[in-house]
Amino acid sequence: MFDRLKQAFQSISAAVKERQLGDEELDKALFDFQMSLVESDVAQRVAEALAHEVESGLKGVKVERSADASEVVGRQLASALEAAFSKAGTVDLVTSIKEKRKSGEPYSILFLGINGTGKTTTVARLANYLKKKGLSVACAAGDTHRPGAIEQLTEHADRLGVKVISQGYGADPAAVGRDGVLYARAHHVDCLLIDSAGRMQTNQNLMEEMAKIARVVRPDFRLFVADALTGNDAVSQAELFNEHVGFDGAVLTKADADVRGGAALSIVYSTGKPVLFLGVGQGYDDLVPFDSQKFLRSLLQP
Ligand SMILES: Nc1nc2c(ncn2[C@@H]2O[C@H](COP(=O)(O)OP(=O)(O)O)[C@@H](O)[C@H]2O)c(=O)[nH]1
Ligand SMILES: [Mg+2]
Repeated sequence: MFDRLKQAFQSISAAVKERQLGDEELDKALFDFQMSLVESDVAQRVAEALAHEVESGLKGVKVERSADASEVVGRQLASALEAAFSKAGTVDLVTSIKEKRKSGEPYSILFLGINGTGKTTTVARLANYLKKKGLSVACAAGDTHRPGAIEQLTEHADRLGVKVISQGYGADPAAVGRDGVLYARAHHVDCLLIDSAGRMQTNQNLMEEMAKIARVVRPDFRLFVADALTGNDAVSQAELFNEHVGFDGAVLTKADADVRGGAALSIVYSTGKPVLFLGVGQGYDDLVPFDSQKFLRSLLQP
C-alpha cells in the first residue's frame, strides 16, 4: 500500500542528501518532488504546498552539510503533515456511539459518496466492526434508486444478523432514514447505518437529495466514502460533498489495490476532515481503523 507516495517522500530527502545543492539543482529536485507527488495521486495544490514547505525549510535555516539538509527536509515535511492531520483531528466512533446511548437515543451514521466507491460494502463492514465491539446495529436501505441496491444490503445484513429497514424502490430516502431512526429508538439499537444512492458527482439532484436526508434525519455522523483508486477524482468528490452536504469524516476503500496512496493525504489536506477507516479488501473484516501517526511514520521513515 502507498508505495509510490513513500518513494516520493524518500526521494526528496535522498536528493538533498546526495549533493550540495545549488539553487538550480534545488529547484529541479523540488520540481521532481512535486511531480512524483502528483503521480502518486496527491492533488496539485497539495503537492505545491509540500514542495514549498521543503523549500522554505531549506532556505530558512543555515544548512552546512547535505546530511543536515536531508534532516531539515524530513523535519519540515513531518511538521507540515502532522499539522494537517492534527487539524483534521480524530474520531472514535465507538466512544461517540456509547456517549450518545447514555441519552437513550440511537447514534446514526449517514453514508455519502458516488456509485461504486464502496458505500454498501462499507455499511456491512462497519456493521460487522461495531458488532464486534459489542454494539447493536441496524441498517436503513437509503439507496432507493439503483436496481438491486436493497437486495445487496439485505443479503449482507442477513449474513451479519442485522435488521434492515426499507421501503422499496422509488421511496424517499429521507423517509427511509427517519423510519430507521424510529426503529432504532423503539428497539434500543445503538447505531443506525444509513446507506444512500450516489449516481453522479455532478448531479445536482444527488447533492440536493443527500442534503435533504441530512436535514431530515440529522445524523450524528456523515461518513464520506471514497475509492482510493480514483485518485484526484476522489479528492474532487470529497470537496463537492463537503461543500454541498458537509461530512464529518471519510473512509478510503480499495486501499488494498492502491499503490499510489495520495488520496488519503489530499482528502485530509483539502477538506480538513479525518480519514477514519481504510477498506482493504472485500471481506467483512477488511475494514481497518486508519492510524494517521502510523501512516505518517511509514511515509517519512526510510
Ligand atoms: N478490493 C476492494 N474492493 C472493494 C472495497 N470496498 C468495496 N469494494 C468493491 O467495490 C464494489 C462496489 O462496492 P459497493 O459497496 O456496491 O459500492 P456503492 O455503489 O458505493 O454502494 C464491490 O464490488 C465491492 O466488493 C475494498 O476495500 N477493497
Ligand atoms: Mg450501494
